[in-house]
Amino acid sequence: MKKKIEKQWKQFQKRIKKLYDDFRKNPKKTTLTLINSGLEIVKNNVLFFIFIVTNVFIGILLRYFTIHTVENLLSIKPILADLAIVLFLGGISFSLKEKNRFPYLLVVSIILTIICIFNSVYFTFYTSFISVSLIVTARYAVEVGDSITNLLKVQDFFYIISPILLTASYFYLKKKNRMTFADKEKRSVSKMITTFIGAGITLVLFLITLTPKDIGRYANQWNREYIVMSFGVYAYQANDIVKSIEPQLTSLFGYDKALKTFTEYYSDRSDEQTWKNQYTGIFEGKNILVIHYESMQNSNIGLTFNGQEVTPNLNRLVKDSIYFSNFYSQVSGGTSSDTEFTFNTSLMPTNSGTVFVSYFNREYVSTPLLLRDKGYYTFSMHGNNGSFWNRNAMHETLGYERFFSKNDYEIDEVIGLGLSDRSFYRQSLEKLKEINEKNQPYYGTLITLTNHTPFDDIDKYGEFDVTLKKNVYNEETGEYEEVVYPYMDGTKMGNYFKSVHYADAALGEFIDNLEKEGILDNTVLIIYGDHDARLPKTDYRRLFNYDPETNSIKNCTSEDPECVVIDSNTYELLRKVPLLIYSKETKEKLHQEVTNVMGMYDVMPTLGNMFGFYNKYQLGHDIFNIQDDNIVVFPNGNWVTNKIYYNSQNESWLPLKETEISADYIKECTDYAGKLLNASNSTIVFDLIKKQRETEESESDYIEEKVIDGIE
Ligand code: GP9
Ligand code: MN
Repeated sequence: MKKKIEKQWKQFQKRIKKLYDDFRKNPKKTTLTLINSGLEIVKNNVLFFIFIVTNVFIGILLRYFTIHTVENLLSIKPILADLAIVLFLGGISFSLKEKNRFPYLLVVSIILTIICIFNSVYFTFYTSFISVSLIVTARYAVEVGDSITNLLKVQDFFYIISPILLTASYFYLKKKNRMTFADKEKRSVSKMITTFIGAGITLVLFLITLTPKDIGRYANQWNREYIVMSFGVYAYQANDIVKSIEPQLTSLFGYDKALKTFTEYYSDRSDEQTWKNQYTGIFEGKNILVIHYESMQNSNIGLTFNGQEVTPNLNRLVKDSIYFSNFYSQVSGGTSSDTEFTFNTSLMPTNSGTVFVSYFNREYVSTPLLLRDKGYYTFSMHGNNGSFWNRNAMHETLGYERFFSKNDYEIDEVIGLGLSDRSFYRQSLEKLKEINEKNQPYYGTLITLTNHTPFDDIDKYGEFDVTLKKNVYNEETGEYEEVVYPYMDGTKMGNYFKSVHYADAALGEFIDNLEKEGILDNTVLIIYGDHDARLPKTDYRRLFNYDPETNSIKNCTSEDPECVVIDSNTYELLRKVPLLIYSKETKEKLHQEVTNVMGMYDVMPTLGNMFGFYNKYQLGHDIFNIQDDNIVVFPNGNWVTNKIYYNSQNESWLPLKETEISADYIKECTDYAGKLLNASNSTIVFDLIKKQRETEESESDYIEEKVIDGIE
């Protein structure tokens, strides 16, 4: 075989040289010969070219259907990347015997089609691209989210055009007797080399279009949407597979670099809290009840339909709480579990896999663990099965001594994904009464479930009208009549509001019962939305720019002062969730609205200052210490401050106040975000908190020995 390749390589070089000489002698004739031989090549390798064209095409289709912008459709960068990969994969077919080429091309086409379909369906649910490390949790996504039928759209099936066209062409050519294998045993090494050279040239053309930032992002697997937009889905998935295997092989990859990143990031970090303010220690020793409020968005607060409040109980609570109205979750593909993690550790979700599933066996400094050191009893409650998001394992890692899950509840009322909030709260109250009797002080987290996508159990949420009713003057009767316009009825967002109204009523009942049972006498209630409900942009446009006369969305622009522009950046601002701290003290005197921007990673430092615990690895800040200078970093590298929302994928930003924004400011914040995410990822993936503890312990043992030696 080797000799054969060398011989064919020599023949190939001779041909290229001859071609070059002919071109110099007679460029026109040579070009024509080239075109004819090119057509000849296509004619003799139809299947190969159909394989190339269809698999590049479905890659373009995936980008268009998911990231929805025409410039993505025509962006040359990902097309070159896809073409290089598909040429290389196609070129391998020439190294096979002729009779084996079609089966090989078909299998590769099916694999590339599956990559497109999986990503297309996953994007519908998570507005992101799938990571093989999440395959382990994919069933969670299906169980908790929309069932697959809800997720699948017609466009998800477009991708099968690739294997179908290839197969149809094969049988067509066979029928026309054009797929006659002259020599079934023949391999075409020269064609393979030519194709590989074509793939190499395409790859070089692609690489020269890349910026250092592109390369950095690809290496970090930081920003899935950005990578697919720039590198195509095949290169994204290949990188994702490497990144997903990495956690299992961490000891072989980049440990030293990660340790350096970690050491530098925390080098000037004190072991104790170094600041004080008017909230320092105000709740020390009190019980803490946390409500992880599924998909509760901040935009629900104060919203009404025909005078009916969507969240009457939350609206009442915010007036008696320390209410953080400019608060963002910071989730990646782990959604609820990412929030539970960041809330309790002030670290960020990992850039591949999810902490709860891939890194549950790492060591963390968490709120439950720190409070247990202060004598707290720690527990969590959730009506779903305990294996979901691997909570049975990860809640133990986080330091919850008891995790009450589905088996601890009577599943007597099911709405949406499982046990209804009303029943969950009712049954949890009985457990809380006992804990309140025997285990003070305690730290407990209740994770709700009902208000979860796809919000389609509308017969069980109870009545909540999301139409628009108006009194319209009737010329004929000379009277005013009530006219009902559909407005949000029948939309996903309309169903969401019905679900939210149910969840709010259940929460209101629960808090009234906590008050009645005296449980709030010595307890601080923390309520937060775990992430947004991933509602369609069109529903927001309908909500804000509805034209009842035509029952449609006004086609308005930012020039129109009435128009609420919903684009990719303003959409991100709508993903805010509420955070409330509610207690006797806030009711009496501490109630206020905090409007400084804040993220989920700031909660632990803020609560630590109030309850007297501190985590030297926290990435967030005590909001009452940092105030107006805060920055919230998102897992994809985007960030927000009180001044702007910055989209790192397309380097656009949204000004949030009248102020000069310098390039230095953007660079400084973007660098800060990059360092923070890298430090967080290194800490988690390489288990560096444990490493640091072991190093400190061995150092203190060593010093102890020295002291003892000195004394003896
Ligand atoms: C699953 C529930 C919802 O038990 O917490 O999880 P999510 O889909 O929001 O991550
Ligand atoms: Mn959730």
